[in-house]
Amino acid sequence: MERTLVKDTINKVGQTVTLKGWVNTKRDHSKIVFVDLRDRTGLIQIVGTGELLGSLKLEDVVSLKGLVKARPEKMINPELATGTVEIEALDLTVLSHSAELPIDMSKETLEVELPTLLDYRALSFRHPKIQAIFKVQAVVIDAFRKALMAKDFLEFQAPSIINAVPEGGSEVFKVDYFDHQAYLSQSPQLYKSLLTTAFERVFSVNQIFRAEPSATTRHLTEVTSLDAEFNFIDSVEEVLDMEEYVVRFIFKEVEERCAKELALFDATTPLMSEKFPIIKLRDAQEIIFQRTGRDCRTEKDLAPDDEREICAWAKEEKGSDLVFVSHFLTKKKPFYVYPDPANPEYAFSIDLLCRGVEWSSGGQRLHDYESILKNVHEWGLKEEEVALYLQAFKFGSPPLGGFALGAERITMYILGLKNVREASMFPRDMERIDVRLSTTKQ
Ligand code: AMO
Repeated sequence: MERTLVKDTINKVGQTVTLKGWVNTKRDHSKIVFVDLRDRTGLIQIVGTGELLGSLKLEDVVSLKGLVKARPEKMINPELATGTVEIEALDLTVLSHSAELPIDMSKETLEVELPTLLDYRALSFRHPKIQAIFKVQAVVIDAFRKALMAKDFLEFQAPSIINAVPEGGSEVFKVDYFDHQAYLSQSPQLYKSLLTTAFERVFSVNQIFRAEPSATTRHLTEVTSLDAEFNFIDSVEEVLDMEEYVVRFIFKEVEERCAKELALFDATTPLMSEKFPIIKLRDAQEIIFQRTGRDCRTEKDLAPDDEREICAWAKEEKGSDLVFVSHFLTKKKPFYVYPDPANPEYAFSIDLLCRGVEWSSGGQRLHDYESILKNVHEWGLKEEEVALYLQAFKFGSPPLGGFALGAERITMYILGLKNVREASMFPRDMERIDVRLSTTKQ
């Protein structure tokens, strides 16, 4: 008999159907047993005799033949999408037996610490709230693609094995590449920029690698980077406008397609004013000083506390969870940044902050060959390491810019997760590649 999906049972009252799925929960009253069966579309209540359902264990996989019955009015469960019906079990085949569960999957929220949840990742994926995280993330990534395709951007695949480290040397994984030294890519930056000189508008959804030696709640060593780059810009504002358009598009899609998932986390998409506010680094630092007395006015970057404070300011003063911070110090940024002609000490380099943390970096890039070459030397890079990049600009390139968003951070801060690892299916950090690297592994 053809399989019926759980979500479709509500339209099949009076019919006999075959459902296939996992035993999510079980309430055994010996003569009568209630089972919640789970498939990819949701949960449904099954009622059957002890004889038929009594020996089932949680997470057993079954094929179940049953009669769809409307529930009496007072038995309707408004919490469940299939709460108006239940299935009277008629016949059962166990397709696969589950071992005893190491974690209690029946709770609305898994009540285990993060390391345990990740140690049992294959199992924890089955929990509806964990699935919701990755549904939201898939929509974020899909919306990123859709937004850029609608603006005529071409998707490309950036290489992961590279020969140079454009974003700075310290946070890079080395790779033995036959007889050569290679690296895992920290960013598709140079590739996306050079591709604009042929395709004008490009984007990529790529894994990037950062040898972050710290264990914070916001850092992974492998990140899903949403990169966009385009040229023929008249000013850096065009880059900001494009990024704002993409971010708004993402939020709209998440709202429309993930209402259920947002509700599970009691989450809302970020507050947006008519236009995302923009503030220069030094002005942001002055505001932070005025508001808190903390003097960070000569720092080259915003510390985590500063990011939180400037986000609080943007929310209170501008009615926005999002704020662009521009004009970081040219010398502290990679060689490709475009210095502000009005004050070249600071660059058209721009972070987007939201809910207290950086979601994205971007800006305008140098496009003039001689200026790029000069910076390559000043930044201490070897010409041959960036030869392909130089080639692109030697043969004519319009002004360009772009940005990159971290998919895990967006997911984390939309849903209000406590740790970015929750927003990565298979998080890599200093102590973990799928299971823990430490010797205390259980
Ligand atoms: P940046 O290094 O700021 O910019 O990275 C862009 C965005 O990627 C995410 N991200 C991370 N998320 C979690 N853990 C990490 N270790 C991590 N590192 C980065 C963040 C961050 O804002 N080439 C530039 C982009 C550009 O200018 O277009 C770059 O790589 O959300």
